[in-house]
Amino acid sequence: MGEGICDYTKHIIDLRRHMWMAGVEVELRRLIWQIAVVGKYISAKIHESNRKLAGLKNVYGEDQMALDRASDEILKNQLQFSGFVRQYASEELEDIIDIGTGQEKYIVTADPLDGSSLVDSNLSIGTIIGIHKNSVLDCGRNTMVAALYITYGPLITMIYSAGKGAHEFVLNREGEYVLSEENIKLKEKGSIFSPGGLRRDWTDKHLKFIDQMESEGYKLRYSGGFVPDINQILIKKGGLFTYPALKKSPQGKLRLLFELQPMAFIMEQAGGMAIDGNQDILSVKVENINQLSPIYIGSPYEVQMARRMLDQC
Ligand code: AFP
Repeated sequence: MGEGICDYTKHIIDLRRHMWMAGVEVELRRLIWQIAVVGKYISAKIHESNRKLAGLKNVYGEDQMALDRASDEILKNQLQFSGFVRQYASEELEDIIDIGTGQEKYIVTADPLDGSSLVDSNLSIGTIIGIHKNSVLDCGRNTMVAALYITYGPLITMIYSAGKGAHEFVLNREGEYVLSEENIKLKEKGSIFSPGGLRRDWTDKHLKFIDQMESEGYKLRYSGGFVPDINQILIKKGGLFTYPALKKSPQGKLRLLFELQPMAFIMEQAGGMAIDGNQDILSVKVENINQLSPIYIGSPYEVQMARRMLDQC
């Protein structure tokens, strides 16, 4: 006889059960859960926009809001009534906004839909979240207590860390986030690399570093989406993503608060590293919410090699 539904549910570990077993404190686990639920609504929005691509009109005949702004609205509205969030900062907003009574414990940073320009080509995109206890500005390493990202691809997956390892969940057909990999651990060295920016805009030191990776046989894996590119390194257990300082933009392209620090938090929890070329990404002082930074993130061998080679005169 096949397995009954009770046997099945006995074996699966869903997100809430996992966080409870891992000892994540109650308000933080409720907040992470609510954000994971928002991922389902954002995914529904992406599907709605895909229907448009397929020539189907929005059922109400209204103008559709840009997907990234719509995702931001969904997230903000959900967090506003969560009871756990006093401030919200998003790539879509000019400034940090108060959304609670002021008594709540957490500040949430969000890139609600990173890689939205890839939607029309049907590539994976994602949501990136940082959860902080104190002010997100001026402080470094100690402000972030958890981070997560959701990948909208052929499957919807989520990786979270609340400082007790990094864990992957897959959204199943029943709408539950089910544990697929606990305690992701990177190897010392990987075999793929994702170098952002145009070669002609790279600095000489960065160019030498990439030449070195090519000569060591690293395979190119660059999708143009930060979330799937980082996800690939975590799931394949090693490799390097970089978006470096460019000749015309010494701070690179990616945002420290919304994109880089949450991913650095998760990467470190998986035994990897993340630097701006020299300093750990999590130690870089955030002076304004739109601050950019170069990044080298991935398994230890490659990140240390970057640090060494960029340091040379
Ligand atoms: P969009 O959100 O505008 O698609 O940008 C995506 C992104 O911020 C990040 O997800 C990618 O890693 C990076 O830009 C890709 O940049 P390039 O297009 O310069 O390679």
